[in-house]
Amino acid sequence: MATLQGKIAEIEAEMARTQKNKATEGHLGLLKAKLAKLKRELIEGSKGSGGAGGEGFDVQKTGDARVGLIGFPSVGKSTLLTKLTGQFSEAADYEFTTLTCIPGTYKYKGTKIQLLDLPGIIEGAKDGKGRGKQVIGVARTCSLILIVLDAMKPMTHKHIIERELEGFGIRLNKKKPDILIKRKDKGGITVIKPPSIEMTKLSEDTVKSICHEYKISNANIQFRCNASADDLIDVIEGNRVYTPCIYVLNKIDGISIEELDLLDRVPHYVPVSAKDEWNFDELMEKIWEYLDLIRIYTKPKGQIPDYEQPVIVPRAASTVEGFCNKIHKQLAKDMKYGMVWGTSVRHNPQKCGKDHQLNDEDVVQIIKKN
Ligand SMILES: Nc1nc2c(ncn2[C@@H]2O[C@H](COP(=O)(O)OP(=O)(O)OP(=O)(O)O)[C@@H](O)[C@H]2O)c(=O)[nH]1
Ligand SMILES: [Mg+2]
Repeated sequence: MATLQGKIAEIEAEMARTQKNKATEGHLGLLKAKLAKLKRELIEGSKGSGGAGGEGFDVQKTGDARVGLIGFPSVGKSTLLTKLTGQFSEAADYEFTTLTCIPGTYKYKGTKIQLLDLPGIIEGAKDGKGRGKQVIGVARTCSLILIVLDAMKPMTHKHIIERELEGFGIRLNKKKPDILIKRKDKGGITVIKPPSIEMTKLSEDTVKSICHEYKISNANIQFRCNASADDLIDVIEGNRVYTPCIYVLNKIDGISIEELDLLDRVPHYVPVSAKDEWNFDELMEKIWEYLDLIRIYTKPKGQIPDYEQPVIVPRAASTVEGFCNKIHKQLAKDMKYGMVWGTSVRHNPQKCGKDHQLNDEDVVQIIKKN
């Protein structure tokens, strides 16, 4: 078979045929690498031909964070958008009601959240079925993905959607594997790892065969986690996005308490009824929690802090410098020091440099040079 899809199917079939054990580990690793390369070709190839962007999918980012609604048709994504944001998006009891990306915004804890309603996706979306590719393309730009599921439909839908997103390089609720690849001129492949880490999922031979497949002949591969073959491939491929995800289980108005109890074991999930607006408080709180943002209140000199409009910064970039950059690019350069009140300091206020790590609801005043 000559087509990319054909080659992918062939490798997937071979992987399914191959028993998983120590003897086949290296070979399986190699197949995984080949598969990842073909999938990348498939995605990149489609970008060039015919503009995968598509009408209406280039929605401008607004607000502090972007959250995307992904799910099968008719699970209630549009109903949820309309109820949460007040932005009307047509909802109906036939599939593929929504044909484009419709943005709405709402405010929670002083944070402006952009919510994107998207067309439903189906199995095979990542390979070009329906508008799947555009939808998943937008999902890649989101800080958080809400996978919307219908409580009255089987949970297999969850796995299908996860697979579609993963096939497009999105990793859900997963940290970037701590693997460092340093190329060198000679010396072959050297695996480096601290004695504290036991590698149970990946042998040195598999590392070598994966590197060989990617034509990496000389490099130090440094592992700081118990990585799998997929983790190594992800780091070599490099274009993965690591996105938090919440499973929104909708239409719970249609199931019994007993059924709901069973579903309660799904991790990262919130049950809601978009129709009846049940449990929206928990949903909004969980969205806030998973976005992992912090609120910083500004305090102009001689005035009380502005508690109405916090500056919103991702926790990962929540230093005094990160805060400055959110306000104005020049501010960090002009800063002499920052005065900080709140839980991140021992004394209130405390003089802090630009590397000081801020906490949620700290108050900051920037003192400029001269
Ligand atoms: N019982 C019940 N029905 C709901 C709920 N939310 C949405 N619906 C119904 O489910 C149907 C589909 O809702 P939509 O909001 O259009 O679903 P969607 O996910 O946007 O569908 P597509 O745009 O086709 O992908 C409509 O008839 C809604 O009234 C809910 O919480 N409970
Ligand atoms: Mg819709």
